[in-house]
Amino acid sequence: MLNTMRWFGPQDSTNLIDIKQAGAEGIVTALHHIPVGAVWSVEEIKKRQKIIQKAGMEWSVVESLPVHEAIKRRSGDYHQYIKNYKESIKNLAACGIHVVTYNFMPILDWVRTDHNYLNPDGSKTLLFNKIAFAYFDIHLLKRPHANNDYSEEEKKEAKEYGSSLSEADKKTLFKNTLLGLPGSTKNFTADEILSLLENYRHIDNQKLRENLICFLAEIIPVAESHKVKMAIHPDDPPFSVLGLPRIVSTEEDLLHIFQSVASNANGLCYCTGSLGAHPENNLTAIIDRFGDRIHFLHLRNVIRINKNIFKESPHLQGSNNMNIIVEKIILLMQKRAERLPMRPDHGFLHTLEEGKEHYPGYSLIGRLKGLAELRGLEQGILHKLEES
Ligand code: CS2
Ligand code: MN
Repeated sequence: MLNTMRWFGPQDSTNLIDIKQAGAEGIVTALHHIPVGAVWSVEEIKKRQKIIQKAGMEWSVVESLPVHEAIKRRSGDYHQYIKNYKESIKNLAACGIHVVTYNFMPILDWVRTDHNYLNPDGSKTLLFNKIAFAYFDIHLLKRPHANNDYSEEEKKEAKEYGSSLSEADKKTLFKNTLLGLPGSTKNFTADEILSLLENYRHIDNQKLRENLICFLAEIIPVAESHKVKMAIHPDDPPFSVLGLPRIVSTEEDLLHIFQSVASNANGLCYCTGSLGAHPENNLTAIIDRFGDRIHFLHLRNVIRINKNIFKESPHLQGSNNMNIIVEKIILLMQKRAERLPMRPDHGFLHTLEEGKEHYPGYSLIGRLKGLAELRGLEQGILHKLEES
């Protein structure tokens, strides 16, 4: 695998030199300072690329080239935004960057209810609890119609859950769930979210899927002709939140996306943490079925504690069997005769870094540990395969 790490750009509290020293060969980044929907110019791309090259690495993957909400809703100025998107793809290709990750989750990126869940050893991790989320949604955000999206049992449990929280706990829950987009330092406000949600009232899964396919039908031919591989990131969590449509959560969803636009440039960011949070997703079957579409790897683990809760776990331990997954990936890369870029996606917050500013999940030590473990695992499997 090509070892990479995410870097949020010059404003990231993690320095490139630390990433380099962790053994990364490539950087995964985005031009977070450019407003969503605007063109990434060759000049801006090159500027970032130079900084990375000066640190002895390459800009291997874009994560993310964000998709404007107007495209997801297929309304307003979406034509212009699609044009801009194509332009950015061409400009990236002109600079030699050929893997582009994006997602099609309306409004939010990933969501967790707890950013500081305490592990027995004192490190902290990210956790999602559907009941806590329901409490936030119904009683704190007070989203209209929220009641329709939960069962009677869930609503009862959510109410009980809320009665055990202090005012400070409620504030933290509120802040966690309204986390802004990756790379931004601003959280959403409740008013912002409520008004954004209003725009999705009439968009169900089917409509959102149509909008994705229309978008892909336009951009994939451009990507293909410029040798750019698009890698869609799965929904995280892989089910509906806030009543929003979700269309990249399961194997069936992926099948539909890949069948609708046949080109191999229409590919996947194989995120084991996101896909693995869904109990019915079989992660190795997804490699078997869509191996040729996988252009980027996010390796991390989760433990599904019960039907309502999953938490992020050490990279090699959890509900996903990383030994089997990495072995399959090695065989896939051998078959394709290429090294796929991989990054450890999220890591624990270790005591040494507590209090240091960072985007949740992106402290350095936890990811460094993940990268080291995954590299070691790959070496071991390669050795075993050579021996046999
Ligand atoms: C990432 C996502 O931090 C993460 O979980 O995997 O935020 C990812 O960057 C985007 O969804 C990709 O568009
Ligand atoms: Mn991911």
